[in-house]
Amino acid sequence: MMTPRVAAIHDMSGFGRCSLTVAIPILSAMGVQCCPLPTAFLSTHTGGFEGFTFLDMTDEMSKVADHWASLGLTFQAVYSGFLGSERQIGVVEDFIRRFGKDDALAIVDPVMGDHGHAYETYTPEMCEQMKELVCMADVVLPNVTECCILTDTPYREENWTRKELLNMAMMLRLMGAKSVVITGVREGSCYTNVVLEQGQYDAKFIRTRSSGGERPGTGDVFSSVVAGALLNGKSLPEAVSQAAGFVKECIKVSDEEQIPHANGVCFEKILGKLIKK
Ligand code: PXL
Repeated sequence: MMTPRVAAIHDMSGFGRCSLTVAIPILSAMGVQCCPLPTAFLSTHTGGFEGFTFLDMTDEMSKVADHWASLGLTFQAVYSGFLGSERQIGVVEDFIRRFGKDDALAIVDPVMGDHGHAYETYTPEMCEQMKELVCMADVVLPNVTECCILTDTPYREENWTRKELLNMAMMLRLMGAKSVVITGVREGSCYTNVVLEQGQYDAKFIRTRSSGGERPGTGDVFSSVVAGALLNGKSLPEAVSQAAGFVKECIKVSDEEQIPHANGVCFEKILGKLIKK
Protein backbone atom coordinates (compact mmCIF):
# COMPACT_ATOMS: atom_id res chain seq x y z
CA MET A 1 0.00 0.00 0.00
CA MET A 2 1.18 3.52 -0.79
CA THR A 3 2.12 5.55 2.30
CA PRO A 4 -0.84 7.86 2.98
CA ARG A 5 0.08 11.53 3.33
CA VAL A 6 -1.55 14.02 5.70
CA ALA A 7 -1.24 17.80 5.91
CA ALA A 8 -1.38 18.46 9.66
CA ILE A 9 -2.44 22.02 10.49
CA HIS A 10 -1.83 22.53 14.23
CA ASP A 11 0.39 24.62 16.48
CA MET A 12 3.86 23.52 17.50
CA SER A 13 4.17 23.82 21.27
CA GLY A 14 7.76 23.18 22.30
CA PHE A 15 6.91 21.72 25.69
CA GLY A 16 3.83 19.98 27.03
CA ARG A 17 2.99 17.26 24.48
CA CYS A 18 0.13 18.44 22.31
CA SER A 19 -0.68 19.30 18.71
CA LEU A 20 2.20 18.66 16.28
CA THR A 21 4.48 17.17 18.92
CA VAL A 22 1.98 14.33 19.27
CA ALA A 23 0.49 14.28 15.75
CA ILE A 24 3.84 13.79 13.99
CA PRO A 25 5.10 10.78 16.02
CA ILE A 26 1.68 9.14 16.19
CA LEU A 27 0.98 9.41 12.47
CA SER A 28 4.52 8.26 11.63
CA ALA A 29 4.17 5.24 13.93
CA MET A 30 0.94 4.37 12.16
CA GLY A 31 2.67 4.41 8.79
CA VAL A 32 1.29 7.77 7.68
CA GLN A 33 3.47 10.57 6.28
CA CYS A 34 2.78 13.72 8.29
CA CYS A 35 3.49 17.08 6.62
CA PRO A 36 3.21 19.78 9.29
CA LEU A 37 1.77 23.20 8.52
CA PRO A 38 2.29 25.02 11.85
CA THR A 39 -0.35 27.58 12.84
CA ALA A 40 1.73 29.09 15.64
CA PHE A 41 4.85 28.38 17.62
CA LEU A 42 4.45 28.44 21.39
CA SER A 43 7.00 27.74 24.10
CA THR A 44 4.40 25.53 25.85
CA HIS A 45 0.69 24.86 25.46
CA THR A 46 -1.65 27.33 27.13
CA GLY A 47 -3.13 24.96 29.69
CA GLY A 48 -0.90 25.03 32.75
CA PHE A 49 2.18 27.21 32.24
CA GLU A 50 2.45 30.94 32.99
CA GLY A 51 4.03 33.33 30.50
CA PHE A 52 4.08 31.12 27.38
CA THR A 53 5.36 32.71 24.15
CA PHE A 54 3.12 32.77 21.07
CA LEU A 55 4.32 33.38 17.50
CA ASP A 56 1.42 33.56 15.05
CA MET A 57 2.22 31.93 11.69
CA THR A 58 -0.85 33.05 9.72
CA ASP A 59 1.17 34.99 7.12
CA GLU A 60 3.48 32.04 6.47
CA MET A 61 0.68 29.51 5.96
CA SER A 62 -0.63 30.69 2.57
CA LYS A 63 2.94 30.85 1.27
CA VAL A 64 3.49 27.23 2.30
CA ALA A 65 0.21 26.22 0.65
CA ASP A 66 1.21 28.04 -2.57
CA HIS A 67 4.56 26.27 -2.65
CA TRP A 68 2.98 22.86 -1.99
CA ALA A 69 0.46 23.51 -4.78
CA SER A 70 3.27 24.53 -7.16
CA LEU A 71 4.93 21.17 -6.47
CA GLY A 72 1.69 19.40 -7.31
CA LEU A 73 1.54 17.78 -3.86
CA THR A 74 -1.60 15.88 -2.95
CA PHE A 75 -2.79 14.64 0.43
CA GLN A 76 -5.05 11.79 1.44
CA ALA A 77 -6.21 13.93 4.36
CA VAL A 78 -6.11 17.46 5.66
CA TYR A 79 -6.17 17.32 9.46
CA SER A 80 -6.60 20.55 11.44
CA GLY A 81 -6.45 21.31 15.16
CA PHE A 82 -5.43 24.30 17.31
CA LEU A 83 -5.56 27.53 15.29
CA GLY A 84 -3.85 30.79 16.15
CA SER A 85 -6.00 33.63 14.77
CA GLU A 86 -9.40 34.41 13.29
CA ARG A 87 -7.95 35.10 9.83
CA GLN A 88 -6.13 31.78 9.98
CA ILE A 89 -9.42 29.88 10.07
CA GLY A 90 -10.12 31.26 6.57
CA VAL A 91 -6.64 30.16 5.49
CA VAL A 92 -7.44 26.60 6.63
CA GLU A 93 -10.77 26.71 4.72
CA ASP A 94 -8.88 27.76 1.57
CA PHE A 95 -6.38 24.96 2.16
CA ILE A 96 -9.21 22.40 2.37
CA ARG A 97 -10.79 23.80 -0.80
CA ARG A 98 -7.47 23.46 -2.60
CA PHE A 99 -6.13 20.19 -1.25
CA GLY A 100 -9.26 18.45 0.08
CA LYS A 101 -10.60 17.59 -3.35
CA ASP A 102 -11.56 14.16 -4.72
CA ASP A 103 -11.48 11.57 -1.97
CA ALA A 104 -9.13 13.46 0.38
CA LEU A 105 -10.58 13.50 3.89
CA ALA A 106 -11.02 16.76 5.81
CA ILE A 107 -10.57 15.85 9.48
CA VAL A 108 -11.33 18.83 11.70
CA ASP A 109 -10.63 18.81 15.42
CA PRO A 110 -12.29 22.12 16.36
CA VAL A 111 -9.90 22.76 19.27
CA MET A 112 -11.38 25.65 21.27
CA GLY A 113 -11.69 24.75 24.93
CA ASP A 114 -12.50 22.33 27.70
CA HIS A 115 -14.71 22.09 30.78
CA GLY A 116 -17.00 24.82 29.51
CA HIS A 117 -14.24 27.38 28.94
CA ALA A 118 -12.47 28.52 25.77
CA TYR A 119 -8.65 28.33 25.81
CA GLU A 120 -6.85 31.59 26.61
CA THR A 121 -6.03 32.43 22.97
CA TYR A 122 -9.50 31.62 21.55
CA THR A 123 -11.56 34.80 21.12
CA PRO A 124 -15.38 34.73 20.75
CA GLU A 125 -14.85 35.76 17.09
CA MET A 126 -12.62 32.71 16.51
CA CYS A 127 -15.20 30.42 18.11
CA GLU A 128 -17.86 31.89 15.78
CA GLN A 129 -15.64 31.49 12.71
CA MET A 130 -14.96 27.84 13.61
CA LYS A 131 -18.59 27.07 12.76
CA GLU A 132 -17.72 27.70 9.11
CA LEU A 133 -14.71 25.41 9.16
CA VAL A 134 -16.76 22.63 10.73
CA CYS A 135 -19.18 22.78 7.76
CA MET A 136 -16.34 21.57 5.52
CA ALA A 137 -15.38 18.56 7.62
CA ASP A 138 -15.72 14.94 6.55
CA VAL A 139 -15.07 14.09 10.19
CA VAL A 140 -15.36 16.60 13.03
CA LEU A 141 -14.17 15.68 16.53
CA PRO A 142 -15.36 18.17 19.17
CA ASN A 143 -15.30 17.54 22.91
CA VAL A 144 -18.48 18.49 24.79
CA THR A 145 -17.32 22.09 25.39
CA GLU A 146 -16.58 22.57 21.70
CA CYS A 147 -19.82 20.87 20.72
CA CYS A 148 -21.76 23.31 22.94
CA ILE A 149 -19.93 26.34 21.49
CA LEU A 150 -20.54 25.16 17.91
CA THR A 151 -24.24 24.39 18.47
CA ASP A 152 -25.00 27.29 20.87
CA THR A 153 -26.01 24.82 23.58
CA PRO A 154 -25.56 25.74 27.27
CA TYR A 155 -22.64 23.75 28.75
CA ARG A 156 -22.99 21.20 31.55
CA GLU A 157 -20.11 19.25 33.07
CA GLU A 158 -22.03 15.96 33.41
CA ASN A 159 -25.33 14.09 33.06
CA TRP A 160 -25.83 14.46 29.33
CA THR A 161 -28.51 12.10 28.06
CA ARG A 162 -27.73 10.07 24.98
CA LYS A 163 -30.63 11.76 23.23
CA GLU A 164 -29.11 15.19 23.91
CA LEU A 165 -25.73 14.03 22.63
CA LEU A 166 -27.30 12.54 19.50
CA ASN A 167 -29.19 15.81 18.94
CA MET A 168 -25.99 17.87 19.16
CA ALA A 169 -24.22 15.50 16.75
CA MET A 170 -27.21 15.81 14.37
CA MET A 171 -26.97 19.61 14.59
CA LEU A 172 -23.33 19.49 13.55
CA ARG A 173 -24.31 17.32 10.62
CA LEU A 174 -27.05 19.76 9.65
CA MET A 175 -24.37 22.47 9.65
CA GLY A 176 -22.53 20.43 7.01
CA ALA A 177 -20.11 18.07 8.76
CA LYS A 178 -20.42 14.58 7.28
CA SER A 179 -19.52 12.43 10.29
CA VAL A 180 -19.37 13.57 13.91
CA VAL A 181 -17.46 12.21 16.90
CA ILE A 182 -18.21 13.85 20.27
CA THR A 183 -15.18 12.94 22.35
CA GLY A 184 -14.58 12.25 26.01
CA VAL A 185 -18.12 12.55 27.43
CA ARG A 186 -17.95 11.75 31.13
CA GLU A 187 -20.48 9.02 32.10
CA GLY A 188 -19.86 7.94 35.71
CA SER A 189 -16.51 6.12 35.81
CA CYS A 190 -16.36 5.91 32.00
CA TYR A 191 -15.67 8.14 29.04
CA THR A 192 -18.03 7.78 26.12
CA ASN A 193 -17.32 8.75 22.53
CA VAL A 194 -20.39 9.40 20.42
CA VAL A 195 -20.00 8.38 16.77
CA LEU A 196 -22.57 9.58 14.25
CA GLU A 197 -21.55 8.40 10.82
CA GLN A 198 -22.44 9.92 7.50
CA GLY A 199 -25.97 9.02 6.39
CA GLN A 200 -26.90 7.28 9.67
CA TYR A 201 -29.62 8.38 12.08
CA ASP A 202 -28.43 6.56 15.13
CA ALA A 203 -25.15 7.06 16.91
CA LYS A 204 -22.79 4.47 18.37
CA PHE A 205 -21.80 5.12 21.98
CA ILE A 206 -18.32 3.71 22.58
CA ARG A 207 -17.53 3.52 26.31
CA THR A 208 -14.10 3.20 27.88
CA ARG A 209 -13.46 2.89 31.60
CA SER A 210 -11.48 5.85 32.92
CA SER A 211 -7.89 4.93 33.84
CA GLY A 212 -6.88 8.09 35.72
CA GLY A 213 -7.07 11.86 35.75
CA GLU A 214 -7.51 14.11 32.75
CA ARG A 215 -4.43 15.60 31.11
CA PRO A 216 -3.70 18.21 28.44
CA GLY A 217 -3.12 16.96 24.91
CA THR A 218 -5.23 13.82 25.18
CA GLY A 219 -7.68 15.24 22.62
CA ASP A 220 -4.79 15.64 20.18
CA VAL A 221 -3.57 12.09 20.84
CA PHE A 222 -7.13 10.85 20.28
CA SER A 223 -7.74 12.72 17.01
CA SER A 224 -4.30 11.82 15.66
CA VAL A 225 -4.94 8.09 16.24
CA VAL A 226 -8.37 8.43 14.60
CA ALA A 227 -6.77 10.14 11.58
CA GLY A 228 -4.08 7.46 11.32
CA ALA A 229 -6.56 4.61 11.65
CA LEU A 230 -8.92 6.06 9.02
CA LEU A 231 -6.03 6.40 6.59
CA ASN A 232 -5.17 2.78 7.27
CA GLY A 233 -8.63 1.79 6.10
CA LYS A 234 -10.41 1.37 9.42
CA SER A 235 -14.05 2.34 9.83
CA LEU A 236 -14.83 5.38 11.99
CA PRO A 237 -16.11 3.30 14.97
CA GLU A 238 -12.99 1.09 14.76
CA ALA A 239 -10.75 4.17 14.61
CA VAL A 240 -12.52 5.71 17.63
CA SER A 241 -12.19 2.48 19.64
CA GLN A 242 -8.48 2.26 18.89
CA ALA A 243 -7.98 5.92 19.84
CA ALA A 244 -9.95 5.59 23.09
CA GLY A 245 -7.95 2.50 24.08
CA PHE A 246 -4.65 4.21 23.33
CA VAL A 247 -5.53 7.37 25.27
CA LYS A 248 -6.62 5.24 28.22
CA GLU A 249 -3.24 3.48 28.28
CA CYS A 250 -1.39 6.80 27.88
CA ILE A 251 -3.15 8.20 30.95
CA LYS A 252 -2.45 5.05 32.94
CA VAL A 253 1.30 5.06 32.24
CA SER A 254 1.55 8.82 32.82
CA ASP A 255 -0.07 8.44 36.25
CA GLU A 256 2.19 5.44 37.04
CA GLU A 257 5.26 7.47 36.05
CA GLN A 258 3.95 10.44 38.05
CA ILE A 259 4.32 12.76 35.09
CA PRO A 260 3.24 16.29 36.13
CA HIS A 261 -0.24 17.01 34.87
CA ALA A 262 0.75 19.96 32.65
CA ASN A 263 3.34 17.80 30.84
CA GLY A 264 0.54 15.85 29.15
CA VAL A 265 0.74 12.10 28.54
CA CYS A 266 4.04 10.25 28.09
CA PHE A 267 2.78 8.49 24.98
CA GLU A 268 6.41 7.79 23.98
CA LYS A 269 6.42 4.85 26.41
CA ILE A 270 3.73 3.02 24.45
CA LEU A 271 4.03 4.52 20.97
CA GLY A 272 5.27 1.14 19.73
CA LYS A 273 1.76 -0.26 20.18
CA LEU A 274 0.62 1.84 17.24
CA ILE A 275 3.21 0.46 14.85
CA LYS A 276 1.61 -1.70 12.22
CA LYS A 277 2.75 -5.30 12.20
O1 PXL B 1 -4.52 20.18 23.27
C1 PXL B 1 -5.12 21.30 22.75
C2 PXL B 1 -4.16 22.43 22.66
C3 PXL B 1 -3.38 22.56 21.53
N1 PXL B 1 -2.49 23.57 21.38
C4 PXL B 1 -2.33 24.47 22.36
C5 PXL B 1 -3.08 24.39 23.52
C6 PXL B 1 -4.02 23.36 23.67
C7 PXL B 1 -4.79 23.25 24.89
O2 PXL B 1 -4.59 23.91 25.87
O3 PXL B 1 -2.89 25.30 24.47
C8 PXL B 1 -1.31 25.56 22.18
